[in-house]
Amino acid sequence: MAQMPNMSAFELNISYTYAMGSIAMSSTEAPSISAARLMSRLNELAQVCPIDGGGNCRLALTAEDKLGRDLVLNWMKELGLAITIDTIGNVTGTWNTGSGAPVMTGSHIDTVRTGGRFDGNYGVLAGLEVIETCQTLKLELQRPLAVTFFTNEEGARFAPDMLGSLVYVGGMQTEDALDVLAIDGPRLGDELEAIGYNGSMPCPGVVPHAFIELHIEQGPLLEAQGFVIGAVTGVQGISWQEIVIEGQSNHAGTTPMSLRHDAAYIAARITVFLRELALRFGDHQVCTVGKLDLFPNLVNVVAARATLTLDVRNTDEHLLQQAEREIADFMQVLEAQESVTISARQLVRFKPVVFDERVIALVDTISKKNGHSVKRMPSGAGHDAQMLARVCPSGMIFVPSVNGISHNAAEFTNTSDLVAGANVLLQAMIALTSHEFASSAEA
Ligand code: HGY
Ligand code: MN
Ligand code: MN
Repeated sequence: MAQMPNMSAFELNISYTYAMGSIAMSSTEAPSISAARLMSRLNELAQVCPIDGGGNCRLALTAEDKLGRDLVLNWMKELGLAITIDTIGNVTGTWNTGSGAPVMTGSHIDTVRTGGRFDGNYGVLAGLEVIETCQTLKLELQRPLAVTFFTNEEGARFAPDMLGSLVYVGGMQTEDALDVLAIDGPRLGDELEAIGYNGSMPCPGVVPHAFIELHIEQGPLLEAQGFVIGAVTGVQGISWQEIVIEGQSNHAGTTPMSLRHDAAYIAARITVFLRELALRFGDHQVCTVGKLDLFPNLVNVVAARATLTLDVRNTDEHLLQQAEREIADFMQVLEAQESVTISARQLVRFKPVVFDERVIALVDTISKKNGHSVKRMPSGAGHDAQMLARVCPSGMIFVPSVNGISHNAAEFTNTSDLVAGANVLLQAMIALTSHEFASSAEA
């Protein structure tokens, strides 16, 4: 990747030109969002398919997802945004002020089964709030502002995750994405059509001038270290595999231990191996077995088959590859030892992504200007911004997660932090509308 020139942060004494009637007045007083409006929308979306504890279950392309989509789409219409729905169901609302490629923000409103109310939703609704604030202030911006919710960011029902933004940037063919099968069976394209979001706008989509995503950290760092804002430097590498272990069903009471080919036992050995590998590698290495299905899944039958998923991540691509090799080697040894067959199917493989230093610096500078403590940090979770980074200068803003909890109904972020993050997003997006990135020749 071409070395970035020695970038200083954007010159931030931009004046905000307000068109109050015929009088254009400018102020260096940075605008701020309406906290009440943002919280009201967050609370209203959180009522769409709630689960015990205050979270949501709106798995991608389900009837529940449609209800969330319909609500946000209606808010986009109320703001008079130009709306596009593309062939993979990504929905973009654009305030067509200024000219040229838009400054885009966005995230997702699909959730995992134990979703919190902020994961993804916060970034989309803060984007709406940014646009409404700029409209209300009648800000005269050089470029359009756009907010998008992307299809199937979570990847919990259809792999890969960030599927919608991956197709949006041309990283996956639409036809291939439409043929992906859900963990519960249906074809993605059929589910998209069933909820009425099979749009006509072709992918790859409009290349934004810049993309910036606001998201909760979903981890413990910012809270534990007392920071309000995370200026996200990039996203760690992600490797998802589906492992199928074919053993031999047998009687639980009569089969001596030495004669068993027990798929459940082998799944457990792999699970323990992953935990031990992560502890051995340390640093950013994480490993998870999140999904495990047994067949015939009965109390008195030695399991014939086990199907499990491996989620392995690291900020370092070489270490991630080493982890994948060690896991493959271990499974090969198990296969011979236990006389079973073990097959692996790659579900997701994304290398670590580095965000644009100019966008990172902008988040850093604006946060400090607003009096917030800010930490530069990588993202442990995958995000749509990592896909937009393939086509335009991109970055992210994090706010703290209380107790680092996410993908859990107990997910929570203090209102003051939600508002702080949304104001950084507002001011960053405005700054980006009047900033011309050095051409690659100058870079
Ligand atoms: O899995 C992830 O990192 C994201 O939540 N899709
Ligand atoms: Mn998310
Ligand atoms: Mn998530």
